[in-house]
Amino acid sequence: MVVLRKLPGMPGWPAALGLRLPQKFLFLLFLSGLLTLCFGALFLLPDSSRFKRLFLPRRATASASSSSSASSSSASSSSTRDTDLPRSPPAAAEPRHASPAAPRRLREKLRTTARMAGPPARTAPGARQQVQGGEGRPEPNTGATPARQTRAPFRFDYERFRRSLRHPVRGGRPGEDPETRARRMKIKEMMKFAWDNYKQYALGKNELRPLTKNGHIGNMFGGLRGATVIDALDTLYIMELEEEFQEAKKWVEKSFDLNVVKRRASLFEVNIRYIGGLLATYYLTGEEVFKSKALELGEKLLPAFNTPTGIPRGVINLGSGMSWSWGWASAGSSILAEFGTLHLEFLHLSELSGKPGFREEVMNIRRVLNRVEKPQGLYPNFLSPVTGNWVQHHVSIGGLGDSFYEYLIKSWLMSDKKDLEAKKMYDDALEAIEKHLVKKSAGGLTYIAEWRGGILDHKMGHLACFSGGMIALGAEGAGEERRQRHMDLAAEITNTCHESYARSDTKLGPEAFRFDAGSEAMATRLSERYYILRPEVVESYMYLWRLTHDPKYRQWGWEVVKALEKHCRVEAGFSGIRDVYTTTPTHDNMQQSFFLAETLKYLYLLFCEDDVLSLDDWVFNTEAHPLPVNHTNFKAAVQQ
Ligand code: DMJ
Repeated sequence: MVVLRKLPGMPGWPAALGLRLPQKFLFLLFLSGLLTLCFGALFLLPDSSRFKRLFLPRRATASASSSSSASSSSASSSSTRDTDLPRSPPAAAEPRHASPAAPRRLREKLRTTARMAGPPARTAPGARQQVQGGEGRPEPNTGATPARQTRAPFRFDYERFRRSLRHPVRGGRPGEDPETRARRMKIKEMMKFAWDNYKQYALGKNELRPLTKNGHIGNMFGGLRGATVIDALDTLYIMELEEEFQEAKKWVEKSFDLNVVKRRASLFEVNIRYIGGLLATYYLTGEEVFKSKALELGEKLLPAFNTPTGIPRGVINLGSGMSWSWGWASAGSSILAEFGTLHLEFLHLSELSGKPGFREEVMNIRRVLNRVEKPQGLYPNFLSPVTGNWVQHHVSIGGLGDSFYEYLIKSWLMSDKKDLEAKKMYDDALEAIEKHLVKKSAGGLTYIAEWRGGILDHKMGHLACFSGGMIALGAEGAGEERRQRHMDLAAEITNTCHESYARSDTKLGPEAFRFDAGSEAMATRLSERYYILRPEVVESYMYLWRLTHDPKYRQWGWEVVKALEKHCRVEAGFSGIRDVYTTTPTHDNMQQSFFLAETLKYLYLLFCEDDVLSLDDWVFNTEAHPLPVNHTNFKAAVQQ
């Protein structure tokens, strides 16, 4: 050390103190300990400390505080809830454990610790920095497009992409029977009615309140507006409601503001509705405005991934980038169905921007999930974004888990069946579900139970009814025995979900139905009797129709159309109902945006020829927004 160097002509200052050798040694030891202590203490000072700012760069101080606050978030715990039920109202101030963007070095360090404690760390961190400066940079080859080596300007050739599709997007319309056409036209009329009323009474708000004839904003979208506009765009386009599509597009161009966002948003909901809706509409129309809004919004979601493991938190402030876990989520955990339902959209954000960071973030989620130990092969619904370990052993193919499984099989399909890792994860998960959760009721109905630390809860949520369609889709590509078994399972589950509709007085299904205490496919609790215009049952009808052409699925779909008209159509739109077991139900005064994105789209497609949004070319995200299959011809459109 410089201060102890002996100067010529002068005794060293420990010597000047008259110390002997062992004493000198002890003195030096003491001095170096003291210096280490002083320097180390700098890290413990609050961020605002002047000393700290003098010695450490600003970003490092911010991250140190975020890491400690991140760990403290995992200590808070609350009750579990359905992923898309209205959220707990936000507290006035941002929670203490909110996490600002952690810098790359710190995340790496924390990840090393997490790796020792549980699942392995990500290898491609710092996506935000890479996304912002990512154009033309070399990138690791993660499957979808070849590694980029040069700085050539990135371009997505839309015309080339359109030419690569195997079927005309809105179908070829060969001769069809008049009844099917009339039914399809009826559904188109319902869409126009839902849109016209939204436009008249609530344009720019998130949903329409059809009884009070006003708009609803809610607290899921962080200040973003127009959820119904964005969710409706591709349905209007597919149904050839040209004028209405132009109205929606004009609103996006003139009024869809991404910079007013100050409050907290659900990462999952913004992704599936807004990013999904914008991406799909861009791919359908080639209009640049949809692409640029999707990319801009996508970048705003990235700070949510700045956690020690890279597993994003569920809530994000789109203005500041602060993120945190839902107050109701067990011990500061992230929700499987939320962080597991980003993959499809994020891959397309990378495809369209040439920026690899989006893909890297979701590939990292895949890595963490792939390597963490699964109880009995099952995926619990709550994972800590700090340690990467499961927080609670609740497993469900309905709310909190559902679309994670859906995105595994759809990742495989969207990759033109090249993403074998996703297929294997899906196959393994389904095998565990078949083994532990699939049950048959006394009356012979097949259902998928929920699992709470080894104890079965014999209930199925309406949300879980999407699984009939998913299992049918995934049956493809399996060996013959397995294919048949999965097709049978898909048909049986869809039949059970149909029974939950058929056994109600309104012919609409309840939010959850049970198979215990003598009950079969019926809600037994008052709180589970409502129907909020959800799509999952007709979604399965649509897939089963396309994959089997059994006419019963069209018949069942038509029963739903009649029931919606009878019980949900009100003077100014469609409304959910509070009790499916009474023919004079009260309305909940809410026209959900997913009614236009999903329920009406799936019903319409059920009465279309198979080449309309063909399953050869498109994969539907979990909000029914179509994203193109990344086949060889699609890749040719990505030019760098
Ligand atoms: C939709 O927002 C999506 O389908 C989501 O995956 C689950 N629930 C709603 C509709 O019920």
